[in-house]
Amino acid sequence: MDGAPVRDVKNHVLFEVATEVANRVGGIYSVLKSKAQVTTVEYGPRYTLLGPLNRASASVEVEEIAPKDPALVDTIKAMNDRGIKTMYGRWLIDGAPRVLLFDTKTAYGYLDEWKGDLWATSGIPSPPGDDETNEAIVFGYLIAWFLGEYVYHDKTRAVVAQFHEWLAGVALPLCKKRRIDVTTIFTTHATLLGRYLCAGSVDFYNNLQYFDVDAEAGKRGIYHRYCIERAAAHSADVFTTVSHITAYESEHLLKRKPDGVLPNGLNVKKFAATHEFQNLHQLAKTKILDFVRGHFYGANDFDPDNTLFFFTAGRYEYRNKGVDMFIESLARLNHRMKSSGSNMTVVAFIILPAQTTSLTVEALKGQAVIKSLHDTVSQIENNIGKKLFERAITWREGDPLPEEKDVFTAQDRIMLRRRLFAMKRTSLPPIVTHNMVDDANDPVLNQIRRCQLFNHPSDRVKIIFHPEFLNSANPVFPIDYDDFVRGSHMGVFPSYYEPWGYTPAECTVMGVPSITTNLSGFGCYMEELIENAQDYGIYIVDRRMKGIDDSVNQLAEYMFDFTKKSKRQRINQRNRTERLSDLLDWKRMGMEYIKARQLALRRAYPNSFEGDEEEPDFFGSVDVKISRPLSEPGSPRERSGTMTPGDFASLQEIHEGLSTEDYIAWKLPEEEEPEDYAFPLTLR
Ligand code: G6P
Ligand code: 1S3
Repeated sequence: MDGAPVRDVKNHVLFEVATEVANRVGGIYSVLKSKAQVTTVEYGPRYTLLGPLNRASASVEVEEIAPKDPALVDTIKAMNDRGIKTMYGRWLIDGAPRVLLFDTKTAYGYLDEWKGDLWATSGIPSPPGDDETNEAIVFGYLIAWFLGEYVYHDKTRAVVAQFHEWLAGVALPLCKKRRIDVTTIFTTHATLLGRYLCAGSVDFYNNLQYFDVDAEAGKRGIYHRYCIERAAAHSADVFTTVSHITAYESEHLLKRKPDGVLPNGLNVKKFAATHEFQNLHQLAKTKILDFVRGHFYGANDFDPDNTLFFFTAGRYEYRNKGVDMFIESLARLNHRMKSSGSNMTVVAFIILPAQTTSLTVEALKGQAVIKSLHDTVSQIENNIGKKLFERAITWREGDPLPEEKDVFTAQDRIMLRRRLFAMKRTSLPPIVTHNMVDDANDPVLNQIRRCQLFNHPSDRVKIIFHPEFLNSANPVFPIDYDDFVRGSHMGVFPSYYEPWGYTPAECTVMGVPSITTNLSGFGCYMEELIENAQDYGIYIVDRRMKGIDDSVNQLAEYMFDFTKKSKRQRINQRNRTERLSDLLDWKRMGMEYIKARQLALRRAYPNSFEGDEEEPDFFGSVDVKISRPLSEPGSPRERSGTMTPGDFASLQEIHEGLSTEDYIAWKLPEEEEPEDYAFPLTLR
C-alpha cells in the first residue's frame, strides 16, 4: 500500500478462509484437509485456517491449544474482549494445521448493522429470511475485522488471505473498501449460477456467453448471493477457479477472467509394494459382498466370482452429477448383457444422501437372515468337526469310516432348513435401503422405475440405492467410503456440472478405474495429460460434442467392455490406474497455489519484486515429475519435468490472466449449429 511500511513478503503469513474448516460439508473440506500437509510443510506456524465454529464437529476434529504468535494473541484478545468467542487449536488431520474458528452466534447482535453497511459500502442487498446469507455476512465481517486487527498488530510481515467460495467471500469487498493491508485470493469451486442453471433444463455450455446473469439470478431468488460472489471475484487481488472449464464459466457468469486455475490434489499415500493395494481391494470387496448377499437374500442367483461392483456417489444433484445418465446407461448395459448372454452380473450402487426416515425393515432383515445363516452354518460346521474327531479318535482297524448321516444329523438338517425357509421371499430384492421421505417424487427412484431396473433374477444389472453417506457404524452396510471405493471395480461419474470432481480422483489414487465426462474439471485434466487414458482406467464420456443419446451409449459401451475383461486384465488395469496417483498429488498440484500467492504478493507489493523478471522458484530444488508407467501399453503424454495443470495456461502468464484460447481442454465447436449438439430436456 502506498506510504505504508514495506512488509516482508518472503516470510509472509497465510490465512485460508472457508466455511468448511474442520467441518465436513462437501468438496472444500476435502480440498483443505488433503492440502493441509503440503501447506504446513511450506509455512509451519505462519499458516492458519479461519472458519466458522461448528461445535459438534470441532469438538471431534480440533484440539484446543494456546496461540503463540503475539499478533494473533492480541487480535484474538481484542475480539474476545468485544464478546466474540473463538476456538484456536490444531486440526487433527495430516499436517495438523492451526485453525481459528469464530463462533458466529456471538456476533449476530451486529447483523443488522453489518447488513446496512454491506449495502451502503458495496451495494449488496441482503433480504430477510436467508439464513445462509446471514451466516455468510456475519462470518465475512468477522474475518474482515480479524484481518484488520491482525495487520495492525503485525506491521512487519505481509499477509496473504485466500478465500474459498462465495460463502467465505463477504470479507473480500470489505478488505478492499477498508484498504486493509493484506493481499487476497478468491478461489471459486463452482459458480452459484452455474450450479442452478445446470440443475435446470438449460443448454448451459452453449449459452454461457448469452445469459443475462442478473436476470437469471433474480429469477432463481439468488440475486443477493450472486452479488456477494461477484463482488468477491472482483475485489480479490487474484481470482482463481479449480479447472479450465470453470474458468470459462466464471469469466462469463462472474464477468472476471480468472488469473489462473488451482486444481484439486490429494494427499497420496503410496504403499511400499503395489500388491498391498490389490490385497486391500480383495478385503474390501469381501465386505461389499457380505452386504450384497444380505440385500439379495433369497435371490443370490449370481456368482460372486463373476460379479462386478460399480458405483456413483456424491452430493444429491441428480442432473449435475449425471445420475440421470448413469441409470439410463445401466438400463442399456442390462439389455446388452442379457442379449449377449453374459455370465457376469453388475451390482450398481448409487450413494447419494437424500432425506430418509430410517432403514427399511427389508434391509435390516436381509442382513439379519444372512447373519443367522452364517451362525447356523458355523454351528453345524463345529458340530460336524467335533463328531468327526470323536469318531476318528475311537476308530479301530476294520471299523468303517464315519458316514454323512453320523456327522450331519437330523437336528442339524432341521436347523439349516429353518434358516433356508427364513430366506424365502415373495417380492423382488429391494432397490433402496432406506425409507425415503418423498419416495414417489424422488428423481433417482423415478428414473429407476422408468427404466424398470427392478432387480429381477433375469437382470444382469442389479441396483442398490443407498441414500445416505457410508459409514462403518451403519448396521446394514458397515463400511467406510474409502473401503467401499477400494472394494469396488469401477466408479461412474457422468457429471454435467462438475468444476473438478474429487470422486474419480479418489478412485484413481486407490487404483480403481473410473468413468467421468469432458464436462468435469478432472475429466478434462486427465484427457489433456494422458494419451491412452482408457488403458489407465480413466474413461471419459463425451458430453460436449455428442448428442445425449450417443453419450449414454458411449457410457453403456465403456461399462459393457469392462464387464468383458478377465480378472487378470482388471488386476493389470488397476495397477496402471494406481500409477497415475502422482499426477494428483498435492506435492504437484500445490504448485499452482504457490504461484497464486506469489502473484497476489506481487500485485500488492510490486516494489518488493522490482528487478525480478522471472517468478522466483518457490519450490527450490524440489523436482516434481510425472511418473511414467513401466509396463505396456501406453504411457502419459511426454509432459515430464515440473509441468502442472496451470502450466497449460494460467499463472505462467500471470500478468495478463487467462485468455479464452487458454481454456485448452475446453473449446466449443465453432462451426456447428447449437441445435445439432444441444441437450434435450430429458433423457427419454
Ligand atoms: C486383487 C487381489 C487378488 C484378487 C483380485 C480380484 O488383485 O490381490 O487376490 O484375485 O484382486 O480382482 P477382481 O477384479 O476380480 O475383484
Ligand atoms: C465443488 O463441490 P461440488 O461437489 O458441489 O467443489 C469441489 C472441490 O473443489 C469440486 O471437486 C466439485 O466439482 C464442486 O462441485
